[in-house]
Amino acid sequence: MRITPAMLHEGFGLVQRLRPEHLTSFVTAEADLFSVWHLGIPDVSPDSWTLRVGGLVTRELTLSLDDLRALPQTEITAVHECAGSPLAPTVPQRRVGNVRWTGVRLTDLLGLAGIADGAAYVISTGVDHGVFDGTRHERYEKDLPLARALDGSALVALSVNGVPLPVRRGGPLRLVVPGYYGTNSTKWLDSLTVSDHRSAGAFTTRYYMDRPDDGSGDAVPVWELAPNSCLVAPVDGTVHAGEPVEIWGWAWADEPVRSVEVTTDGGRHWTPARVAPRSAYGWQRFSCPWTPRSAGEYVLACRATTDSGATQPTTPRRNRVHQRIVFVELAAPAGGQR
Ligand SMILES: Nc1nc2c(c(=O)[nH]1)N[C@H]1C(S)=C(S)[C@@H](COP(=O)(O)O)O[C@H]1N2
Ligand SMILES: [Mo]
Repeated sequence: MRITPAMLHEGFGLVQRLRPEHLTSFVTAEADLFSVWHLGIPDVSPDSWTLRVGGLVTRELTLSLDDLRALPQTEITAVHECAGSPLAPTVPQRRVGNVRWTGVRLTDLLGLAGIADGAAYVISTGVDHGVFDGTRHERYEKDLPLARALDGSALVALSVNGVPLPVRRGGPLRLVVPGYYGTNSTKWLDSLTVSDHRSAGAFTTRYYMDRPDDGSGDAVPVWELAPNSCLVAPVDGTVHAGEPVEIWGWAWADEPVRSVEVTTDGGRHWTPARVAPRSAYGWQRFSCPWTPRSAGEYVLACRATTDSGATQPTTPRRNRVHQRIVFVELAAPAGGQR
């Protein structure tokens, strides 16, 4: 992706080169991974970058990139999924990939700073500023519960897939919260503040709060990844009647996915697929053999269920069951014409 002057100065933007069904490898190449920004891409100078750690801590820290590089580095493979537009939160956008992040564990940094009494959240800020949804925002700000920040999975990341984070990917430094929607992984990270309350910023109050359809109940922060899955194969128009094909794809959630079911008749019948065990926070491959018996149009879909029994809805939701239409043709007789 080339950064154009328009991207630097305008608000919301995104790049999505590939649909999830074209992501055939377990680790998504950085160049194939979607990008999303709300306030433009900032003009950053990595040489003088510092990260401040403050708030309810016993010792405030100001760390340079070299300070961070000198600390123990951890790598984690994690699904990276966008929750979709905060202005249309129930519309599935299917911006997802699976990448290897490397950096300093958030719990290690908080351990160096020392957590003070009353701490309950960690608020992160990025240096980007600009106009989103008609309002000027001085920074991008997110939060996460302290327990999640201390569980060893969250990273202050310096690299992606083994290369230093490019600026367009949030470099030189970003937060990564495996198992949470991408919106929580603050790019261009310059501060971490331990707090006894949630962030009061627009991106944690006005946006990225799910409100129940009927107006009842409290709004819920868009934190944990809901169960989701996508089909990678077969692709449209390539299936021949009588020929065995493998239906396969990826499934993920904050929790491990326990089962995936596949349908070839638009949801009338569901068949259990084989599901690979989860490693770290990576997505899980599922597969199911299928031999279409006759020519025609088939509606394929997959549905993931987690260890605790959460599954994907068929109603409009960001993790709504994903369907694909496949045309099955009669194979040409050997050497003959159709
Ligand atoms: N500073 C900052 N961090 C941000 C954002 C942003 O606009 N500014 N967008 C968030 C959203 S909604 C997503 S989905 C991910 C996208 O990360 P990527 O562009 O590396 O794919 O970054 C998150 N972190
Ligand atoms: Mo996003």
